[in-house]
Amino acid sequence: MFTPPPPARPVCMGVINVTPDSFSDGGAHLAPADAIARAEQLVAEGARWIDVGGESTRPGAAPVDEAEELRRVVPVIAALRARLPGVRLSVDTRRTEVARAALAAGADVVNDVSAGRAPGMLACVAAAGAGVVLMHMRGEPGTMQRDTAYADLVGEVTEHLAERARAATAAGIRTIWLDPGLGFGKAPVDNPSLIRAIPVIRALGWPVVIGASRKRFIGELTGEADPARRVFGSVGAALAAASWGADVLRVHDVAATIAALQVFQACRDG
Ligand code: HH2
Repeated sequence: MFTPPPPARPVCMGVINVTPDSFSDGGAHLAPADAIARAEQLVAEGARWIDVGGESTRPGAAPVDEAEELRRVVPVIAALRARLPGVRLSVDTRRTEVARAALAAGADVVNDVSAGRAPGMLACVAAAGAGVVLMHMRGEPGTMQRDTAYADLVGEVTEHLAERARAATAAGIRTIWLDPGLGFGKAPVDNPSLIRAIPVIRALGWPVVIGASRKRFIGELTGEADPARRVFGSVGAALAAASWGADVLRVHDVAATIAALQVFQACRDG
């Protein structure tokens, strides 16, 4: 018998990429003032969480120099902490020193697409009393799309996330989100499968983050080549993720996502 997924009210995490080369908004918010204005706009649109990244992790991206990543994200996080009390702030980084500086500047959470694999990362988050988003990614952004074959996609992703959550709790971290990493070493067909697997991941006991926004699989499903024009398709993925119980939606288009969620929830839950 089909059991409907539990009612969901996902929080929107608005994305701020302080980068010249992010796949959908590279260069748009490279100046701190532009990044800060964009974050304030996303909060006005209803985002309750802002994620600030200084390194693109799109497929094939080259790693950025650590000093440059620090220069991009730390002033933006410090300014947002002062201007947006009550909004959760995360730094999207794989580097321990960037995480440390961002936490000192006022970030609450480290959003780590490598799930805390850098030496000292989990201890750094624990020492700050901060939270962590642990995301599944096979390999590195530069090479992750070369081999996207899985014998058991959902089993492998879930087992990896369970192992990283155990490592995080062993390091002393108490606040954890899990993310299956849509587009990170996944074939196009895998991404919808992982959205349907949200209840399996949530059964590990931690809330789930889903980042489908503007990604290539949305373009493949809709025929839209320009990432900035994938809003309608991204909203479709967001509603599907909400229906399967996602706790947090990482999105570029907050206003569109929230309006769709309001109608979706009113119709489904009353
Ligand atoms: N996706 C991207 C970056 N960080 N973090 C989490 N937790 N989940 C995701 O799905 C995720 C993420 C890639 O998107 P974006 O930041 O827009 O692009 P880029 O990496 O090119 O800056």
